[in-house]
Amino acid sequence: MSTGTMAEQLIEVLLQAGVKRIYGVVGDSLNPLVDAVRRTEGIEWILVRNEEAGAFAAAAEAHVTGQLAVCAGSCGPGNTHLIQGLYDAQRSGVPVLALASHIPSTQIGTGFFQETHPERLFVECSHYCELVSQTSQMPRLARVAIQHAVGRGGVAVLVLPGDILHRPAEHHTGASAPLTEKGIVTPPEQQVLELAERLNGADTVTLFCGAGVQGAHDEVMALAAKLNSPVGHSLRGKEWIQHDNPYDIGMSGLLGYGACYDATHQADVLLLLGTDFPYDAFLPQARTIQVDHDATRLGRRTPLDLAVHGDVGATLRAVLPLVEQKSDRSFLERMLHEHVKALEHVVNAYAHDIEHHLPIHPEYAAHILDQVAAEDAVFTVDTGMCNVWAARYITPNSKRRVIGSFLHGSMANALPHAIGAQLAFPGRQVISMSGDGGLGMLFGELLTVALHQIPVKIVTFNNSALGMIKLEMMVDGYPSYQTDFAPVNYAAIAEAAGIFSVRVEQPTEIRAAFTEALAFPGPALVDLVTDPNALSMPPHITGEQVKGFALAASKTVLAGGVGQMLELARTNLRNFPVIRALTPA
Ligand SMILES: Cc1ncc(C[n+]2csc(CCOP(=O)(O)OP(=O)(O)O)c2C)c(N)n1
Ligand SMILES: [Mg+2]
Repeated sequence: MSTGTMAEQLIEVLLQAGVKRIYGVVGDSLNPLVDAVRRTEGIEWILVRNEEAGAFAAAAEAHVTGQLAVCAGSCGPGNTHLIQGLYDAQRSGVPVLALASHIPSTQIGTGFFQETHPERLFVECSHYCELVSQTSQMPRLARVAIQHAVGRGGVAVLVLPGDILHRPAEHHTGASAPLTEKGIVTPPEQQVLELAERLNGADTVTLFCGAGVQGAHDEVMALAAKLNSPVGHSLRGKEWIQHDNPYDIGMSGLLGYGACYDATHQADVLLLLGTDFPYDAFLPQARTIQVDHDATRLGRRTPLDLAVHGDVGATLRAVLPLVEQKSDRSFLERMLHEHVKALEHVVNAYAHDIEHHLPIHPEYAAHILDQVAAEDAVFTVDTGMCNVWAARYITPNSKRRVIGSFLHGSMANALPHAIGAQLAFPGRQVISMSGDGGLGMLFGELLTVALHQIPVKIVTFNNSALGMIKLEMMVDGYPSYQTDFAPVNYAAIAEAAGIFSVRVEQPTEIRAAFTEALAFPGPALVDLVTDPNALSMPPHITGEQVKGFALAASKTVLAGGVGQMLELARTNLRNFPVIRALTPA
């Protein structure tokens, strides 16, 4: 069917691709598009306060659904606001289409009001960024852009001058079968054979898992059982592999914990599975094999003995029949012991009288949040100390999701991420773990939540500080400077915006406040007044090691508590005889 204007045709193509909403701020050159949305059944405009938040929301929607999500910005400043959220989507590899409207096409190149060059601006944060300069390019270009976002996993941008959007469509919209599921990269046979040979030839193997193990939990466990391997993970791998994992030895990296560092360094072979873990100083830089479906990642963090190009699940399914059962379990047993010891050590170093500590210890609050949150809650996590609290205290269980700006590392992501996740799953519990710095940075989105009555639950870790930076400065030996805020009552602000809120200053009130807020049928905010100096260094850390935080040279300097994980680790150790019994000698 041919549709009226270019704008209408574009909306029709989006509907065909399954798009249900567009996040953005309306305005000038976007107006034809906004009006087409107004008149079209099945798609809506979600008005946000800052286009940056619109892009973050689209990124989160794409993250939780795996489907294309869309945001838009009007010409000039409306476009430039999008940048932060688009970088986040691009780095996270989630499919987002940005509609960047542009000044009238006849004015391009004249220094016109609000003129930028979006097709240059977005190049670095997209796989595809093209200007629609005439009606004959559509609807084909829209489909090409969508295919780039979905096919390559990341951002595509269509630059749309307002006058072009107004014009009558030249071609029939028609239909084109969209990509619904991506193919799986199967590794070449020779690489599978060599992988099996090397795994069989090694006395000890450690598996280190990233986000690429999504969907391959069974295969990773089966391989660990054959190799008697400890299994560690990165921050992004945690939600897919830590649960139901009797081989768990924790997380590596600056926020890491447990025996992961030692297990990755002491094994004869380190097998990296679907991870682009960026901190090369935490990798042994030797004896490493890497499996990844994206060949560009192979060997970019460490020299490799073997590079395997394949999806993790497909590779492990191919190699498992060729892998021999190892009989010696002493390395695994030693690492499981070490893991428990490492966790006990940090817990003992820190968890003293925490239920009475004032101001509230954020770790304690995160621990309670973990207990009261739903089995299938989606947690969105602000960059800053909330990353640490989520990594240490939110227990993954295969149904929960934990979403953050884990690769772009932008502040203020949690609230807009929560908006996108909640709109995608209206019935699910979505919890934004927000820093006070992060909340303040995109404060306006509280108003978005109130306007649309989006029932997200916002937990503000209100330490009146840029806590993560305070810690960095301390670790680097600088006195903290420009890191502190005057106290703010975020509960009062939320209430003034029409959001149900509770302020919590006493640790004894945390559980009731969370329970009440989580049960509230609409949006709710819990303002937790927390200790800015929360993260206690364990006593054995030396000045040199502390400096190592900045240099990424030491293994785990950020050693706070570890919540449920100690229990899990102890259980795994207790169950070790069971693993032994189940494994043929
Ligand atoms: C947009 C942006 N600006 C600056 C930074 C550097 N930065 C990282 S964490 C952080 C502090 C975050 O403060 P807050 O949200 O209050 O969280 P806290 O660490 O106090 O829990 C800053 C300034 C960043 N990552 N992103
Ligand atoms: Mg803070």
